[in-house]
Amino acid sequence: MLTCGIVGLPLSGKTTLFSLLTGYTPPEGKPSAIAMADVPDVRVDILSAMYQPRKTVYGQIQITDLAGLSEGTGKSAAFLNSIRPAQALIHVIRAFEGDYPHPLGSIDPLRDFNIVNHELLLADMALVETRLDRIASASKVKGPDKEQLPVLEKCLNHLLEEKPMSQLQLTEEERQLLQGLVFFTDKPQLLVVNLAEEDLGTNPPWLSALKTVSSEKGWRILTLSAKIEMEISQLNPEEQTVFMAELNISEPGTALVAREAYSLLGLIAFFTVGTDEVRAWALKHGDTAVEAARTIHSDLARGFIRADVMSYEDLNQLGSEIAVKEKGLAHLVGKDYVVKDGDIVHIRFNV
Ligand SMILES: Nc1nc2c(ncn2[C@@H]2O[C@H](COP(=O)(O)OP(=O)(O)OP(=O)(O)O)[C@@H](O)[C@H]2O)c(=O)[nH]1
Ligand SMILES: [Mg+2]
Repeated sequence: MLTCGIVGLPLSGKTTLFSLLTGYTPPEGKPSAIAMADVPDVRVDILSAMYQPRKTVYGQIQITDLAGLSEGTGKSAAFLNSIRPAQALIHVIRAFEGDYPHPLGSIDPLRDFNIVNHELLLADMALVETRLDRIASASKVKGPDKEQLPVLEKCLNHLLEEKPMSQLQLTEEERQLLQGLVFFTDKPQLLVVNLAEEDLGTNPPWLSALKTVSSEKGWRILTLSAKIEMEISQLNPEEQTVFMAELNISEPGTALVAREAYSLLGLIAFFTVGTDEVRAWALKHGDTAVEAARTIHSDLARGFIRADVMSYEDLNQLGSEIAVKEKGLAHLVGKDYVVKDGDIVHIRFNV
């Protein structure tokens, strides 16, 4: 399952985005909250209309919302630990004036971006230092601890130079030694810039700077207005279409967030279909049919025989599985078949 943690300065719109994505509004004052979000996918909607299943399941992302990080708290912010295991960070950056003043008194997205990343770096530094302290306080340093020592020092020196862990070259052996230590500065980020409503569709000068840093790091960035998203979410589908057309936006920003999180992590979607259930599953780009089987259930991987595969595109175009088969576009594939985004997969197995 894909897991994301939301980070950002206080009052940037994190909880608003979290509620929009998950449909769950946490009680005020809680330092963290966790809920699932659907990954909207029109292909699932169309397959569902085709099969009329009892159950339709979209791709899922587990999202953790956090209280805002303030400058200088990174080292001590224990609540950050609730997102240590997350695969990616959704970093919300405030670019709207709003009713509550910005905690730093002005709107400066690039500054805020740097502050949050610096706090994450401090939190990583604290992690390494704690580990080093623990080793130092042991009466006798031995075994695995002793082996870990040099690589921990390497990490600390790197972080002291204000460099993220993602930029540290480590050998496979060093990585092994660090197992169990999870770094914030090693996680990819999806930057969500929370624009003022009137700035939607514009390109403020600081935005290009943010886009540049983001693409240098291989991260993703998108802009939305959480306030507008709230308004969209309260309309019925027809009203939504009209409202979004007026604003010149093609789909809700929340749909984009979920999709971008997928591609940030190099994930694709494959589908299983039937009258019982139509379901989207996430898979790493480049993974094979047997990995797809494992995603569904470990028994399917263990007893994997072959998989029937057709593409969503073909099925949608031709209208039925029979038509796809008649055209010779359905394939029986083995374990090593590389699953493509949009594949409809049926696993044949025997356990
Ligand atoms: N005008 C405007 N107000 C917004 C927008 N997004 C959020 N807000 C408001 O800003 C305030 C803070 O929003 P939250 O979503 O609670 O912010 P947060 O980042 O979770 O804040 P903390 O959890 O305290 O760090 C609320 O009053 C929101 O209604 C926006 O896009 N435009
Ligand atoms: Mg909040």
